[in-house]
Amino acid sequence: MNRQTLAQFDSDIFSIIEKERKRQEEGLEMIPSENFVSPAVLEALGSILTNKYSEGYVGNRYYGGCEFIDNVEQLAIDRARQLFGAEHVNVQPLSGAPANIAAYLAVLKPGDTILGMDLSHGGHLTHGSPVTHMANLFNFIRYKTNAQGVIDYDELRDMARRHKPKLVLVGYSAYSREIDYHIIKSIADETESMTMADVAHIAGLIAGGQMNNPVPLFDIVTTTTHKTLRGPRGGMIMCKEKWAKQIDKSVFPGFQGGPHEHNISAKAVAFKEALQPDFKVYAKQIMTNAKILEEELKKRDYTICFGQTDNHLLLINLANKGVTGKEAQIALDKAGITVNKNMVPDDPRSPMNPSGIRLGTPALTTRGMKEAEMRQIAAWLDTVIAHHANESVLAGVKKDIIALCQKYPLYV
Ligand code: DSN
Repeated sequence: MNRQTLAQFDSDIFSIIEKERKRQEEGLEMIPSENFVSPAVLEALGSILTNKYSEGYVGNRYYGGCEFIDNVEQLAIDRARQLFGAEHVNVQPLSGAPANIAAYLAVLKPGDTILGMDLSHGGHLTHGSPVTHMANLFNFIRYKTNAQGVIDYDELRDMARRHKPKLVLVGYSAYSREIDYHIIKSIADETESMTMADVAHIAGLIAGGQMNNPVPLFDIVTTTTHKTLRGPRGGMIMCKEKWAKQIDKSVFPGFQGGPHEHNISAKAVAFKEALQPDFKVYAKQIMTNAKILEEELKKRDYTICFGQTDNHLLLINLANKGVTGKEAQIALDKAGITVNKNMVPDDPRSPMNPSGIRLGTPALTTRGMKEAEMRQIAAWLDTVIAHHANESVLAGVKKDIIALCQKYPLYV
């Protein structure tokens, strides 16, 4: 076995990781789906659990030597159940897209109809975007936000009555408003549809008690574990006991092979962190920070899609600012602020050069930044967007941002 350290053996990879570490330490991470895990989560993720194969489930594996793996996976399941009030949890999905695909395939047949939100209105690729394999397999009918920028539940009810979907799907990756799961459930009950929520973006806000929780109400809830939930990159499916067997069979052997138990152990650690009282404070501060950004950007005449934020993110239409989402993303990168360009509802532009940017506060909040920093960051965002072609302005902002980040160190 090679017993050299990474730095000794592979200076190429080591130095790239160090550069990325510096980028994370010195920049403002505002992609709403990103976060920083704790050293304890990182330690579990980098553990010897990566060596073990364990196809199957706790107490029922295809391989020997799984007694400790079973302990790890059971802890992850128990903590997730406690965190969300779930009847059944599968912690094996490798990430959010596999979790959604496994969920569809567990309860639907090819050709079945799914009512899901349009991507440009805040939905997700796996909710029926025509570029995905699932769009060829299922009949996705896609709903949109209305002229006021919100989900119109009456319209959704009409669509459900018209299309009689097998599954009504909510949960979004760019929509910034709260969701009324009781209304969605009543719509689904009327048409005898199943309910599924993909809470990947807001799982930490639900776990922290700051947003509505669909788990007690819905048939199936999927999530990733690495966004607001602040765990390792991965997925998870929660469901009512009546779907447990189908979900488990769909994940393995239906869709995946051996689970990644090092990753599952890191999920368990993150769930334990989310069960601590201070996680509620964290979740609340994420939302307070997003609200301050909204206020400050509105003062500067920015168009906030969907009217406002009720969660951790803002989708901003830059059409009135004379800059595209791509141009803004590039300029902000140069200044040390990481965001992603994003389509806005019914965007006339293309996904690679859309009209908007999407930004969020989970990662900044993990660093300990609060209201005062958000006010300063909103001012920097505006300066960079207004002077996106002026390299010396961008360099000046970057210097100030490095100074701020040094006050909120991450892993040093
Ligand atoms: N890539 C994630 C996001 O940024 O929202 C979802 O897939």
